[in-house]
Amino acid sequence: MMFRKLFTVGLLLIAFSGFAQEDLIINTQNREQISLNGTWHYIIDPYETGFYNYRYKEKGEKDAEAYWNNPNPHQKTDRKEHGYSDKYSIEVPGDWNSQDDVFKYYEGTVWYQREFDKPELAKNEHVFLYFGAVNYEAHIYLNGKKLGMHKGGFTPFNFEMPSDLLQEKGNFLVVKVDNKRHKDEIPTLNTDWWNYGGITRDVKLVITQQNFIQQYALQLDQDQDIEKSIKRKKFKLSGHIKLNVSSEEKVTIEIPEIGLKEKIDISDSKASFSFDAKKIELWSPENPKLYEVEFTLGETTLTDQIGFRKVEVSGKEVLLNGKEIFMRGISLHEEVAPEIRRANSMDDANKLFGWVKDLNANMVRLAHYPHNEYMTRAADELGILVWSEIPVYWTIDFENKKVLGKAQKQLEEMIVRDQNKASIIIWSVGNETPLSDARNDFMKQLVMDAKKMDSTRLISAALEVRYNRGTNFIDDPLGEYTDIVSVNEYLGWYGDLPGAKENSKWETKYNKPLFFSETGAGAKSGFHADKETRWSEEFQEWYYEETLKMMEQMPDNFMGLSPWILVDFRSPKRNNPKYQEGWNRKGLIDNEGNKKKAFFTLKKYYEEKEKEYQD
Ligand code: GCB
Repeated sequence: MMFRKLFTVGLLLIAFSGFAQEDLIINTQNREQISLNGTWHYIIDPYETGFYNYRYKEKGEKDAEAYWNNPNPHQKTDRKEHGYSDKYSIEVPGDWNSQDDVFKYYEGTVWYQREFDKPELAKNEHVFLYFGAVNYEAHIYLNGKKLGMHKGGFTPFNFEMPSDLLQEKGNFLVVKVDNKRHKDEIPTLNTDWWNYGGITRDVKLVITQQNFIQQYALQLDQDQDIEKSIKRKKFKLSGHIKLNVSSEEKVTIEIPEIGLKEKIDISDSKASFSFDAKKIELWSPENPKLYEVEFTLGETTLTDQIGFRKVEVSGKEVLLNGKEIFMRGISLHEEVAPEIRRANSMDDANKLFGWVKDLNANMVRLAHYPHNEYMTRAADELGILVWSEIPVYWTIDFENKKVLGKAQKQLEEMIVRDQNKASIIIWSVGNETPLSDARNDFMKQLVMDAKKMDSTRLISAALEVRYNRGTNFIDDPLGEYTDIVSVNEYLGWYGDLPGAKENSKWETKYNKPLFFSETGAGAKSGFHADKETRWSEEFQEWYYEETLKMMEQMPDNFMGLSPWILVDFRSPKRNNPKYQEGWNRKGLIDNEGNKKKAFFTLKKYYEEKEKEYQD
């Protein structure tokens, strides 16, 4: 009875608030689940007729013409002005833009609808509805009742499906999806990528026990001297666990492969822990070792595949497991060629990372927002180091405290989802944000938040350079707070020609590792000319040759680069009618999968770098 009461209060809270990150269920891949991917119905609703009445007030819950309500007419006299039909079908997961021409440039509201039967549940089991991501604002309705809403196009969220709302058959599920851009959202109005709308990632029902493990972190303790641990073959692991309810319980953590078994006492709903572990084989790009880890609460065991590694900054170097690394990186958007759509599956991740491996890169910058979880799972398995970022991009409304709150929420959701991925070594809090006092405070706050949430990764942001003929300066005040100083560099493309790189020097105010988070030039695949002709593959190749030569004259804190970008990507800002036609052409690979000349220039450089750092 007590439980029932709590449950009702919980429901009320859900009904009147948006999703809070502490409710996020992580590691859904390894939980009991039923996929709701597949064909859904849709209604395009640019005027939001399904949401507002003709006085532009939100419709009442029971309003027959609210699009969350089942519109099937009961009798011939019924007047219905909306309806869901197989004629208007759309695939989930998937952006809407690539599915039908009617959606190509659409920005606004689309209603998604499908039905499902109640899964068979054992006593006390609960059902949660989980979305990998919906861009940008989602309102979720089940059988005419609102479950909640979520903003943010690249992070997951879930809502409980109350048992008294679930019917045995034909549950009517509706999601209002709105991808309109706004000045006070994250990202804001202006981005150099396509604003793909829709339910872009997996949707599933996650089935849990009444009490279950909602979130956890398990990693090598950051405070140990890793070289000593390696020598002694004894490591310290630490982390925390969070249950969905406040209760005194025990959770057992086991790693059978190394015979580890620890019991953790949970008090209230949480526990922090640390313990020793022997014989751990560390995760690295050369040896992406993952362990099966089992977390048991009561009768239920949740497994995860976790790698253990330590990343840290020591003076001017980044060390992975105590050894200096050079990041042979490449940036990428979450888009796949040749279909031109958002990537959303393990096959997509393997395709993109196949190219990354082919380039002989060991690192990716997942720009400019958290990518789907297949990407970070695949990176763990393949041994690819990851930079993961929130879309605090260009001119965010830095003066607005509410906007800071939105950025903080996306940061938390990104970190909570992926805090057990060994591959992620850098959290980035933004890209090319223009200096001002408000911006500096805003960005500094995000850096501090990220550090507080996760001490086992480096924090950075892609900063801008002060170009100057001769010497270029990196002195953005944010560099004082980030662990590595990262900058985007385009000398030879946005200013001057690539030859200008030859005599350029770099100076940074900060005695920290220096990383080039972008550098690149556009080329139309298959267009050949002399190297001074813009858009030719030869121009891009020249740009890369000059850039790589320049890299050899960098100050000694230079520790890697992630050029812009692996594959050409859609951008409505790119309107040269001959060479761009809506594409940012800085890809080393074109939108049909063909490699441009510069791909091989960078590949060769990365092969040499790999050898240089081998021992
Ligand atoms: C940048 C941005 C990136 C753009 C790129 C470009 O500095 O960070 O999002 O796409 O330049 O191609 O101009």
